[in-house]
Amino acid sequence: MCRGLLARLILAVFSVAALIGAAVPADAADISLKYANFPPPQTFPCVQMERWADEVEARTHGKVEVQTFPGGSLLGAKNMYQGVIDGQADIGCICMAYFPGVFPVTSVLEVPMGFTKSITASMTLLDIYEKYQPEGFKKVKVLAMFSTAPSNLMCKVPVKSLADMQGLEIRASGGASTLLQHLGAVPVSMPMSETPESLQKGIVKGLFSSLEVLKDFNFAELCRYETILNAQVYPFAVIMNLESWNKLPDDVKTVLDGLVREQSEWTGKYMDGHVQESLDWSKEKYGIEVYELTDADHAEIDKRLASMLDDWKKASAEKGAPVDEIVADVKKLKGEYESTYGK
Ligand code: DTR
Repeated sequence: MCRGLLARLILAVFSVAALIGAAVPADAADISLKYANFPPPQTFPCVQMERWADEVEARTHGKVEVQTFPGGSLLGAKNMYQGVIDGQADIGCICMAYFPGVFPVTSVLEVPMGFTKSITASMTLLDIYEKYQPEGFKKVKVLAMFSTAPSNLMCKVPVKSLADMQGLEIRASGGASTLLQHLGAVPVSMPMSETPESLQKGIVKGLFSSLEVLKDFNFAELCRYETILNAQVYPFAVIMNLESWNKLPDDVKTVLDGLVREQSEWTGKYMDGHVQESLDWSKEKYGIEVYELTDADHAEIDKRLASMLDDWKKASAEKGAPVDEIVADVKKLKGEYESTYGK
């Protein structure tokens, strides 16, 4: 009996020692950061997240460990912004269109401004943020900013003309929903993470987004008909809880600061390359059809969308944004980045 007790005591001591050993391995990182993301791992917001995590771990020589949480496993699309401010995650990736009215400056990118690539829109977005330091980002530290490639239609039915769009239920969000309304479609607003189910259930006939999702969500299987509109882009930001940021030692802050522009540029380039890859894959696997609209339809679309910029100006001016200066800067930066990265 007494020997049994001793054996159990020894076992308990060993177990506690083993537990401590497991919790604090000899080469544990000094700092561990939780990074939340809302869409599934294979999508571009998560691909860029893993790349950033790898770079940070390498550049801090393992001093910082980044734990990534894709697919809404820590925070979902709509509670990402507040969740990061409140410290439920140290870092989070937000799609600004999911927070109407919160970003009156950077939402200029949600108005069709003629961008044809993610890289030019991403660098423009970052510059606009840095120049205007908008209120919506005052409670967080910005670690990167980038945008999608321009939005196009992906549908279960062929949309070969503006006329075919009338009354069609299409999933979108933010400025893209307003845009579809102007074109006569019926926008159904929801985050990307809810779209696969809505398509499957037939709640929507298609979606309006950048074309890399044909492959990343396998939307090409259901949406065999794509219509090129090259419309607005969706701006994104990677944000960090301010307290988590303030706690970081200076050498780590320098690494993270040094990654802001590089990561934004990397993501823009990745997105552009991946859109092409996704189109090629979808043609090969599902034989998708891609339609261009006529010049007459494009002229009509431009006419109908002209008011979107005026509406954006009115709404953002009411929130105190210097709208004319912002629009002039976007146009100037777009030109400059198009000469750097091509049109
Ligand atoms: N187009 C926006 C944002 C977006 C584009 N591709 C992805 C992939 C995963 C999440 C969001 C997005 C949207 O439609 O919500």
